[in-house]
Amino acid sequence: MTDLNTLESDVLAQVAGAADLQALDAVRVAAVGKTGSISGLLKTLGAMSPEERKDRGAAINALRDKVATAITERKAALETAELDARLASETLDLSLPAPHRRKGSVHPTMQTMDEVIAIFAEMGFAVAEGPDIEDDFHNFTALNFPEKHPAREMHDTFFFNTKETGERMLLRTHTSPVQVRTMVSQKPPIRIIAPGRTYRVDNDATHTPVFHQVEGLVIDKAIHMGHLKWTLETFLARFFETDAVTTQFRPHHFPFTEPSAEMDVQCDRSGGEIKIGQGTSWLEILGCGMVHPNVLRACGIDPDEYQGFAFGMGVDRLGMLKYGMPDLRDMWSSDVRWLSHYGFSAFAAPNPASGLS
Ligand code: 2NM
Repeated sequence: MTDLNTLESDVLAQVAGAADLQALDAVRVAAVGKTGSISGLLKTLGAMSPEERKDRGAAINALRDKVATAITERKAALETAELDARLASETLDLSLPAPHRRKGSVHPTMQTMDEVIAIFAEMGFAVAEGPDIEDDFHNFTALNFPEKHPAREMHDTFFFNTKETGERMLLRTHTSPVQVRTMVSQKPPIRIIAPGRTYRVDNDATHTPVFHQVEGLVIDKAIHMGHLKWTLETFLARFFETDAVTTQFRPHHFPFTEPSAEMDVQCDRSGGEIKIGQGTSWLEILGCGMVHPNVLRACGIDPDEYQGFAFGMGVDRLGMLKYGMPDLRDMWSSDVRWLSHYGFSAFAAPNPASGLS
């Protein structure tokens, strides 16, 4: 009768000694394959008496399980080692010129972002940044969103799994948490813009789940709607590169501003494409308002001493309007023909002196 202990130590030694996946598979076939040594033992059970089979069978099955586990573990270790070796040997030199010498270009959204930043930088705004992964306080509570506000619900916000502490992080649905962080950490006067990626559960011809915003915030003593109006009209005239920008405020609601408004620019839609600075139509371009006293208070600013205005705009949408792109989804298609048609030179960073685009 085969000594199970000897067989076990033999097979386990072979498993441990298998230098690669091929060798390990040979060990597997020799032990637990159809005609393997352990499989052979299992076949002898039929000829045994019931008592003998009980003990011997349990021992052989235990041996088979032990060997199977050892093989699985060794396989995982060999696969990891193989992958590590591949990663170490297969390197790619990213500094080599691309095949066919196709030139890269700046994506229209990033070009638009750079233009917006250049205009506000010239007007004395600093650029502020914050994390894409936010908490409930900075994205909602500090911004005066009521506890049951619909935008808090699942269909608008990408939430992460709840942590052990009960806290639930989220992908920021706007860049306003950056303004909150700025107000909490800096004393007024404040004059910032917050450009960046934002995320909402939304996907159709005019919405993508990832989009880009530039929001702005000014906090000082005696700030009023007149400052807001001048700032945004000046911005729009420079962005659309025309002096003839006519705007209108439409009353609106945001939880974080009071009063709130949407700003429209006059445009002409008669010729198929949208022309700014002429015509009889209005185009919704951004949201804005005076920062709500509750928001100032939540950020440690006394609303009786300081006031402020804020605004927010969608960069992807602004780029579509300025550069005549009909479908937002093309922005993500990675189609090199589209990119070379709409793309911008990486060496022509927008600045107000030499022209924006
Ligand atoms: C908008 C429209 C109106 C806004 C408000 C604030 C803050 F933090 F000061 F309260 N940040 N951004 C704001 C106001 C954003 O986007 C359409």
